[in-house]
Amino acid sequence: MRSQTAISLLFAAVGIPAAAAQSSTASALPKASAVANNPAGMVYKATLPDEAFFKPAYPEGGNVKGEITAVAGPDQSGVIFKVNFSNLPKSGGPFTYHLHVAPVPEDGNCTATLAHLDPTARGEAPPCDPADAETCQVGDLSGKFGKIPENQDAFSMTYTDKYASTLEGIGAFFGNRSFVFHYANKTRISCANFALVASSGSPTESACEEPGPASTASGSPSMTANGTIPHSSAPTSVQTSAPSQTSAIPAAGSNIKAGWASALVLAAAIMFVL
Ligand SMILES: [Cu+2]
Repeated sequence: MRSQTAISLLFAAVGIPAAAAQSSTASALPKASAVANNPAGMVYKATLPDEAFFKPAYPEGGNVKGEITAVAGPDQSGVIFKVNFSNLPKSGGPFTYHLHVAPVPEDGNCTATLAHLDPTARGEAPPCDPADAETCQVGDLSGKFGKIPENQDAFSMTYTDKYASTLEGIGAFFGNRSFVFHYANKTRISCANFALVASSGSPTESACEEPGPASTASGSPSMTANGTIPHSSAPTSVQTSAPSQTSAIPAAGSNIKAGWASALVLAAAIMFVL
């Protein structure tokens, strides 16, 4: 006990946390920066397409179903990821998924998403140690928060990652990028682009359910669960015209009143003249 304390004090004296000193490989890796100014209310969502990129995973057609939704943490620190998958492949797990650096092109080619989002360029080896998440690739979500086991149909998880970002313009920003769902052997089963689905703090669901005129006119690709169409804007006018209609009713009423008043004044004037 006393010797442990002494070792801790020794490390503290030279400015090295004892935990870091024990893990020499992790301490040699670059560290990602925690992001504390993610814009509030910017909701990004990536939804997997109906058909798998790797067709043998679903010989009769179909795909992993599901999506990743992401929004800044309440204090703008980190990003809350909501991961939701079902219809998982029957074998080939545990499955992994990562933020990838490039978007999926229109032809749905998951290979074109290139490598994992890795602004510190730490590379894939050694594997991510979730106990030391700042040294992991920023995009290695399943490395940091757990792989998806096989032999189950669905998987859901919500967590906050400190290093990915919804702040446009920095390396850790993923809003114009993609995620890829993999077999354990790294085969790319499917992939989808992130798109901005809400920007005012309103929940994702309300933006999708709102049958606004803008979404009907544009065909609303983000509502069709087609991850291969990048960044088509989500319905921009979720505001309905209800407020202006209600304000128009009293306005019309006061116009009628004004009309009667004018008529009375006119009648009084005529009587006065007569
Ligand atoms: Cu990947």
